[in-house]
Amino acid sequence: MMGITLMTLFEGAYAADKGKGIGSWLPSAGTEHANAVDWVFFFINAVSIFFFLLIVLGSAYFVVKYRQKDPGDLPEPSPSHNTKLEIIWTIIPIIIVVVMFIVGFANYMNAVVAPENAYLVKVMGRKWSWTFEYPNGYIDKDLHVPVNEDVKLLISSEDVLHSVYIPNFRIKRDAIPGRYTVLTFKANHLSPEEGYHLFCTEYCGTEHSLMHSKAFVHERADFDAWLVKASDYVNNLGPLRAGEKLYLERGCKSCHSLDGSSGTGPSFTDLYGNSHPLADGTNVTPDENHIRESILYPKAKIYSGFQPVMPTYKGSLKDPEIDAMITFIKAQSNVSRAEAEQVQAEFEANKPQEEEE
Ligand code: HEC
Ligand SMILES: [Cu+2]
Repeated sequence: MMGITLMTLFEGAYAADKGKGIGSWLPSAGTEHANAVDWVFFFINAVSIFFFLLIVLGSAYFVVKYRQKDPGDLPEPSPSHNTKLEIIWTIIPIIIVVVMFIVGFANYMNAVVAPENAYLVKVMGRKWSWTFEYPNGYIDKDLHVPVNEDVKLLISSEDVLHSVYIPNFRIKRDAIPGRYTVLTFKANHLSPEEGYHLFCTEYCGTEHSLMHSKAFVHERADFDAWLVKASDYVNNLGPLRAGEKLYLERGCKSCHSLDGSSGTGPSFTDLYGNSHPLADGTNVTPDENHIRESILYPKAKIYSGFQPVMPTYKGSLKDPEIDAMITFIKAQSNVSRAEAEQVQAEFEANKPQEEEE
């Protein structure tokens, strides 16, 4: 019994030390903190298994040992209590529980109190995507961080409760609308090529299970290069591709389809250049100005038959991004597809070649 317990404990601690979960059934540890959390996990597990076996096997043993062997056996009076024994079985569990609390609490504080000068990434959750804002204002759908540096995630939500969870870092914290929460970590080696998983771990509606991003850990120099390149994506991808990226990554997709079907909002198919009624009874023929206004002030003109639920992108989409978005929407309409594709084609033709890697 002791043997099994100790094996669990040591194998766990050993595996955690090697940066692997026990028998690899925990995600690989990407931070020192993860090793510390695993240690507590295995410690609590080992203690639980030990006492489970002690109590269950002990009970079974006494049931058999003191069974009624023949019908004449009658219960003998037993001592009502034993002060010494009771003190022992109170004190020992208290000590064990206090140890669990202290180690657990220290680890918790490590994950939620960021050191000064930590690299700040703002995390925003919404139904049903995450975005990560870097200090230069660039917003990406994934988390990218430099290795061996403290990182502070400042987390919030635009709508309902979500929760950031990065299993490899053993950190997790709620994203609460109208409030900030903090997570901090220091990745101690590079992430695998495909990145680590970053989940939403608070049920938040029908597409909760698709609310999934990646976390990448880079060398500092690679990280800087990534940020410079990524921030300039409109110039790297061209207006049409950049617009598509925005459509996919910034939430438009969850309300606006590309196949003509109405969702929470009208489809982008044949939106541009085709007249449609507004809620106030007038008609509008969407052009560049109408689309721009709709993105910045969605409530200014309401498409008839739809609820005014579109969030404003004022402040979060910059002018070049709005231009790209407009090009993308134009490419979805027969009226303007050729024009949008022309713009992209010219971009491709004039793109400097040194971008190739
Ligand atoms: C939560 C759902 C939702 C999201 C996310 C959303 N929209 Fe909308 N959008 C709507 C709804 C509903 C309408 C129709 C009501 C209205 O006009 O405000 C609308 C209307 C529009 C219109 C005006 C259509 C017209 O002809 O009147 C445009 C353009 C538009 N959205 C673009 C976008 C873009 C671009 C994004 C992403 C950057 C986006 N929307 C994200 C729900 C959404
Ligand atoms: Cu969520």
